[in-house]
Amino acid sequence: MALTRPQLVARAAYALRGNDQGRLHVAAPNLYPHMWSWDAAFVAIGLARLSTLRALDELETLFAAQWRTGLVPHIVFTDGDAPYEPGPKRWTCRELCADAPSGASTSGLIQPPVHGVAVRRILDAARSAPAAERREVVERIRALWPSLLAWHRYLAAYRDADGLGQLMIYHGWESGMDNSPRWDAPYAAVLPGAEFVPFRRADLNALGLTGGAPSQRPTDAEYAKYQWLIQELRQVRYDDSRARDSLSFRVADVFAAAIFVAANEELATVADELGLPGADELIGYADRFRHGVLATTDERGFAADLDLRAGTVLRTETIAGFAPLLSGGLDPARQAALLAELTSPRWCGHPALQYAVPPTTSPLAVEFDPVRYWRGPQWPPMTWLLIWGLERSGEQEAALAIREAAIDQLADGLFAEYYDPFTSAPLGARPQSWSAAVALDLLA
Ligand code: 9WN
Repeated sequence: MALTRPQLVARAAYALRGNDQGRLHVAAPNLYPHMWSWDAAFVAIGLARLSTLRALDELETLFAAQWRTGLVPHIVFTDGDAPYEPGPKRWTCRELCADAPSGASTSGLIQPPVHGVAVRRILDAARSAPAAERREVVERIRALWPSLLAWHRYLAAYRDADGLGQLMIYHGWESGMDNSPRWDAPYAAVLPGAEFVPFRRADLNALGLTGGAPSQRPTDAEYAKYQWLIQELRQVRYDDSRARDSLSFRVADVFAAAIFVAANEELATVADELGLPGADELIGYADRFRHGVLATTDERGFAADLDLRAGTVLRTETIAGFAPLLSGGLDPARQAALLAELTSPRWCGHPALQYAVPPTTSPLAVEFDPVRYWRGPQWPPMTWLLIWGLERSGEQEAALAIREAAIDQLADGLFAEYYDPFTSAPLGARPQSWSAAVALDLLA
């Protein structure tokens, strides 16, 4: 039965509380018993509605694990050594790379840089807070500022070494959309070698506890490639300059690049407001990456990834195509075309959708699978990003329609990791912290 909105807010807060370990939220019980980078940013966005100070804790915990290069790791392992594969023993970042932090155990990959968006939202939420809280928020954002700048500088310098506004990633996990059809072609060239060290998947058991199924997760063959890429990264000791020339997976992630555009712009407004350094530099990054995003668009305004290793354009019918709704910059005709695409039967207007929120892969694409992870299901934080992008670019009507549908979908109160677009059956882990967090924000 659908919950009322006040019930839903209470349920979301309760779900988050259950995943709270004090200064970080695990991404989900069982399946993801650690902190993930972009999850933490969404958690902070939601928490800002409850407590700006607790929201800041989340970002501070994440950035405390930042590498010397500025890299913000995609996983910060919790103390408990809770089961997750690959765990710290497989990554061995600290053992292999002097840039890894000594105080935290982390992975050696990144995830999309949503953090700047979270900082802006926390500062906004603090406006209506008591003066003392607002002062503390400002002080803590000031203290975090050098780390935020270092993160953006890392992305601009190491992940776009040629200055083309293309965000290079070394692993599907870095896109956060692990097994999306976006990466099928580049992954075809990732072939585990003879020295591949076997591993045992932990995700399927973990999901079993909450009623999931292997049909909802990546396949064993995909997992072997995921693990192999980590082995390749270990081989180059997590050295970016060696990775970008040698890894067997090197693509430009257009969706992460668009997020980076928006995050730079959001942080630039924070810099202006608080008198912090770097506003022009951040705007420079935004312009550069916006250009990179727009350069990949077709006549619908739909964006594409690039296979930097093979030198090919990766045109897939996935949610990443809507990247320009986050980066902005389309001319009015193509902006209208992209909006028409979003509401068309290929996407939110598909007649069989239970809720008209964007599936991660178009139901009309051959690769579409309604239950398998990033190959079709609807993911609440992706829905949130598109709503936010639409609102930000003045597309209020389209934003409102998706917002209402998203709230209706979340009203089951389960905060699943993802949903079957046709039945809205909850899939994957639950309660997933970022699903509860975006519910809180959408309902505020
Ligand atoms: C690998 C935590 C993360 C999300 C990703 C999602 C999934 C991990 C996994 O879970 O990835 O990073 O083990 O499958 O794909 O977007 O951040 O919620």
